[in-house]
This record gives sequence, C-alpha cells and structure tokens, in this order.
Amino acid sequence: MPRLLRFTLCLSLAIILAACTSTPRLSNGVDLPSTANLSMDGPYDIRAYTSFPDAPEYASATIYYPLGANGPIAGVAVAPGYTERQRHINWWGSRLATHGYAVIIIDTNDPLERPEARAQALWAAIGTLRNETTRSGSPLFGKIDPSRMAIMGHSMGGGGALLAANAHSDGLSAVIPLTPWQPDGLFADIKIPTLIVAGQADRIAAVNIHAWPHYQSLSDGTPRGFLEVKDGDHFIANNSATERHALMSRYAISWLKLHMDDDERYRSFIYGTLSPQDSAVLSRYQLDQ
Ligand code: 9J3
Repeated sequence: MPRLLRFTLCLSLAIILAACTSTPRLSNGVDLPSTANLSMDGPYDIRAYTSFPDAPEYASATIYYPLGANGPIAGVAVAPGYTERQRHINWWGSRLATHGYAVIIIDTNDPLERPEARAQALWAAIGTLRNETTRSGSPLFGKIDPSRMAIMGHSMGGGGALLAANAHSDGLSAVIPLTPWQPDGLFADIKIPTLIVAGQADRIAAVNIHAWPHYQSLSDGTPRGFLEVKDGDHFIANNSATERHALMSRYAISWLKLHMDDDERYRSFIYGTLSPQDSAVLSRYQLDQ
C-alpha cells in the first residue's frame, strides 16, 4: 500500500475511533455531567485575581473565574472557619471555577470572629461579586448574572452562611454550609435550597449540637439536604482532606447546578439512588422539600 494512502487510512480510522469513544459534548463544548467529571476539576481553564474594590466587612479576598464560559455566570462566596484563612478552603475556588462559577474566597477581618461577623462578610462578598459585572476594567465585566448567587463556609463560616441565608434569602439562590458551627442556630427563615455537609465524627462542631439541629430548624417548603460523611471529622471539606474532594465536589456542584442554575441534568446526582460507593462513605443522606 502506498505510504500516503496508508497514512490517510490510519488517520481516518483514528478520527473515527476518537469520535466514537470521547465523552458526549454539548454544543458549547462542555462535557455532559457524569459522576467522574463532577468529582474532578471541570472543563474550564481558570484565572484568579485579587485587585478589586475592598469592602470593610472582610479582609483580603481572591476571585476565581472560568475562561470562555457562555453567557453570564453565577457566583459563589466562601468563608473560612475559626482561625482559618483562604488557604484552608480555597480548593473550592478553583474547583467551582473550573465548573463555570465565579468564586470569591475571603479572609475574615479577624480569624477569631464569630459567625455573625462571617455572615456580614459573606453578604458583602456577594455584593463585591455582583459589582464586578458592572465595574469597568474587571475581568468579569458583563460576565456575571447577579441574580444567581450562592454562599458557602466552613465551621463558623458555615454558621455565617446559614445566618446570611436566613437574613438574605431574597438575594441568594443556594447555601452549602460545611460542618457548620452555630450553637442554638435556628434558620426557619431560609427560603433557598440548603445542603448541609456534616461529619459523623466531628468533635469540634458535633453533629447533634450543630449540623443536625440546623437541618431540623429549616422550614417545610425549603429544598434541603443533609449529607453526613461516615467517620468524617471537622475538616472533611477543607483543602487538607484531599481524599474527600471528589465526594464534596460532586454533591456541591450538583446542588448548585440544579438549584441555582435550574439545570435538570444534575438532578439525578442529588435525588437519584445512592450509588454503592456513596452509601459506603455516608452515614446519613436525607433530602426534604
Ligand atoms: O470555625 C470553627 O472551626 C468553629 C469551631 C470552634 O473552635 O469554635 C470554638 C469557639
């Protein structure tokens, strides 16, 4: 066989094979959701920046965002816990940005401040993100949908996220507290979908004093989920718990995609039958509407 012909045949075969075996893609080039791709970084390359107008309610902050996303993107603000800084939880910034979100990770003014101050910091950070879409010179100028905003936080930051959601449900679309800490926390005014992530063996924010009563205080009619990691400690959602990131990312991203973006392709990842793999690592997974 002539070399050119052989080369052309091989090339054609390779292209056909590649077309048959690659992940199905939407017209915008984004992979269809799967357990595998929700467990990892998503399809977008990302950038981060720290120069934007300061707000008095928090200290330094970093905004992570995806390159080349279609249409206005939703935003997420994330607060660390007691004594913590951005570096303890900022894997969420890059992970969520690779899945198409603009994410602001904050340092609190005082690492020792209480959940009430963290709630104000998160709400201010949401304002910062919203303003980026109208601030000329911002990398996110014209790129953010101010009507789709979510908040998250670890421990006292999670207590702050619950307090902020309780006070500002009209201005938010979803909240995901991560091993939240807030004694006597009652959150009946939360009207937005709430996914509480808890650690069964948390000795700092014990489930029966914090996350579980928080969950029970939520109102009927509020879509809510309680995800408790078997033998999980207080730090299951932090940078350090790399072995948990796949699980954390799968549920958090699915929650945001479904409940903030109304993307029904993600419903089964929250409301479908629990996989044997997830059953093995969760001590409780409860969903209510
Ligand atoms: O943010 C947190 O990790 C709260 C846990 C804590 O140590 O509270 C003690 C006052």
